[in-house]
Amino acid sequence: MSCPVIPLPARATPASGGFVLTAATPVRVASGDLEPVAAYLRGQLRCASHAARADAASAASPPGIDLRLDPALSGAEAYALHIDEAGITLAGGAAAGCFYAAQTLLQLLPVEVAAGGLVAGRDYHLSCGEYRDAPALGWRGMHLDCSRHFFPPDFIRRYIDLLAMHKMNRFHWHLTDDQGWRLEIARYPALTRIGAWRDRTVAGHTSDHPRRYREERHGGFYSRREVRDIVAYARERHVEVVPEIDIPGHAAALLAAHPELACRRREFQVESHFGIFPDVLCPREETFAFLEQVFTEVAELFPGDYVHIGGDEVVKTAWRECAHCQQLIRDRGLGDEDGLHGYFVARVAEILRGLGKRVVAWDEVLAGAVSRDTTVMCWNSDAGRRALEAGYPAVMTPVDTVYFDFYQSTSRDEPRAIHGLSTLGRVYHYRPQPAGLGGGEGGRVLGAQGNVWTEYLPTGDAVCYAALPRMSALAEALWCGERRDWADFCGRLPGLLARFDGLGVPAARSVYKPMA
Ligand code: TNX
Repeated sequence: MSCPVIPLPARATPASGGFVLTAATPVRVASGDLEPVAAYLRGQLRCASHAARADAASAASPPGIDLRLDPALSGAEAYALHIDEAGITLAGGAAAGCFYAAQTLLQLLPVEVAAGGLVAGRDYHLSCGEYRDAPALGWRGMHLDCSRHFFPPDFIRRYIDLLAMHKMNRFHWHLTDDQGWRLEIARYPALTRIGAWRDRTVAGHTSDHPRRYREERHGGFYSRREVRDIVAYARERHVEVVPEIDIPGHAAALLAAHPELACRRREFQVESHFGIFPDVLCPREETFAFLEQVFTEVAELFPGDYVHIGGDEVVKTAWRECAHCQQLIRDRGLGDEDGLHGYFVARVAEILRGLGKRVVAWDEVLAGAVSRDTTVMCWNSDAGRRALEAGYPAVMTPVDTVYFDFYQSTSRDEPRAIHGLSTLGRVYHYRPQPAGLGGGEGGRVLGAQGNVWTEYLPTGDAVCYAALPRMSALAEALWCGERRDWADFCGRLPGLLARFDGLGVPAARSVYKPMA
């Protein structure tokens, strides 16, 4: 059967006949573990709230949607979706699989259903058939930089909905950077009182303004309550939120609030320019004590396994000129500032291990030989290979392919992007496993993610335009692995774009050309 679903299911076997779904169709579960998935599906369909247990369903019970676990399925995220005239069954290796079966079902229904639920009194015809499916890779992620620009919680939820629709399961939430600290920390209120706001100049073309621009404050932050709500919302959608607190560089907003943590004693501003800045955190005991408090709150707000501690683009001049840093390098035999970076990361990793978390860091930390249980997020060219050869678990996010702040076409009408070009086809053909590595290196590829840096993306609409449909291409590449099919994807693309329209999501409609 022609299958409109993205990512493309592994097997779709058509059968004759159809099932008629209505707003009165019950959604039932065979096991309590699946009740949250059923509640989600009922919420999406806005259909009868019918919590009857599937195993109690007798011949007299009406045809419905039944959710169950099937341990024979290969893995927690594997699923089978069965549609016949008597009903619909969603089976998952675990709740995640059932959730993905529900996503496939939603994509088989008209977009109006995903946008607003089933309309009472209307019949929705679904062709009979069976879908069997499982992902190729475990870490299927999207990142969003909420520091360069702030996006309100409602947008974050919409973004998580997009991940869920694409069966993506990690939301890497970049919460701090030079241009803003976005996470409320109870112990250090100055982080958001001061660190969450920056000056910005907005071009205006009003004739009444002599200079034709205006200055304003830009910013905002996520309160602890908002964070808890978002984490719970993501969890209902089988998305783990991986928070990033970027240290020791990209720390201007932090230093604006806490200048005492810098090597150089001076005042700092939340940066209103984009780039890389020379002042970084000083590796003193008071800095580690501060970070311990911060990460204790982070660990409490984010119950997932992973916490990202940044580590990218650390300018080391301040450490070179700092007597304490040089003493530390000598005392501990760290060699140089790269060794000091490794020491810094190791100290923070120790804090996180104590909090029961796994550490993720950008690939620059490889220079400092961090411990092998660090998950290395590889963005620089060849970092993936280096991380794997050195034995690290790796999440691939190569800058030249899955940075969705890059231009996506050569059309002169593209809105402003940061630089570079990564077309839909380039993303679709992306393979996270570096060629020529056989897997005997000790390290392994957990998966990959797309990054959305927002220096030039000031609104949620701009983020959607940059991310879509490239994120759809990446989702299919990671879910389908080697069975992906570019021509088939291109055939499904118009339907996907119409779906985004129906959902009110402004995806790009640039002219895409397949890679030569
Ligand atoms: C590099 S990727 C950065 C970000 C920028 C991005 C722009 C990484 C770890 N650092 O700070 O926003 O490039 O594409």
